[in-house]
Amino acid sequence: MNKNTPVWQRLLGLLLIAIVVTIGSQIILKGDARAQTNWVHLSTADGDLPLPSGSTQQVLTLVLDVDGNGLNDFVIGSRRNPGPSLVWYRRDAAGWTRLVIDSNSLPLEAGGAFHDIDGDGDQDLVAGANAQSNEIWWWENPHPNHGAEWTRRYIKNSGADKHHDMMFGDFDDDPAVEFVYWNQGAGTLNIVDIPADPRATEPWDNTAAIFKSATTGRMTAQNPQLYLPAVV
Ligand SMILES: [Ca+2]
Ligand SMILES: [Ca+2]
Ligand SMILES: [Ca+2]
Ligand SMILES: [Ca+2]
Repeated sequence: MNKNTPVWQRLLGLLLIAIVVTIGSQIILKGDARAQTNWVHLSTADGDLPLPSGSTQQVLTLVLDVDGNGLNDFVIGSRRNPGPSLVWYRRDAAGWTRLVIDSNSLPLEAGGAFHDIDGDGDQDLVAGANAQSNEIWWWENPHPNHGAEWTRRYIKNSGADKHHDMMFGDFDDDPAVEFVYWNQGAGTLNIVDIPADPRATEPWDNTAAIFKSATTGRMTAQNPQLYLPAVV
């Protein structure tokens, strides 16, 4: 550009230069952010974390703020003997502390969910049984008594077995949150209301099937889609 270049062309040129500089600086900043992220590998094999249990089959992981202090903790579920079946790892200033949720051995399935089921302000847990049982359980978070085991109650203890995928959400036209889960043994996707008094009500009633598969829903080469986390 020289002094004879029209004003509009000068402004357009400056605008293009500004756009190029802005995009370039963002690319450099993103690259720096990635370079500055320090990933740390923690392993029970290296003694960085205590083992969840004596079981060698961990099937369930949930990430949530169990103690409500603003830092995410995580839950590990294990199946088969010996227990505990459920533990959580509390994020502390200096590392992680393992705490027992349920010391019993249970035939846990993969999946799990969390929600403040009893409405007392802390997150409660849900897990279902695998092909060895027709049960789904919820555990009442004893916060702030973190050393206590959690009370376990039934959501379901009849019908078919195996419950692989589950979640909470507001799925219908009322303002309440519902619980939705696959029951692979029955081939159904079910919805159920949280009882008005969940500490005194087990199992939960008013369960309805909102989808029925033509098969049993077990994992086979013919119906792998049933294992997608689908909610309709
Ligand atoms: Ca926490
Ligand atoms: Ca609660
Ligand atoms: Ca509680
Ligand atoms: Ca609802």
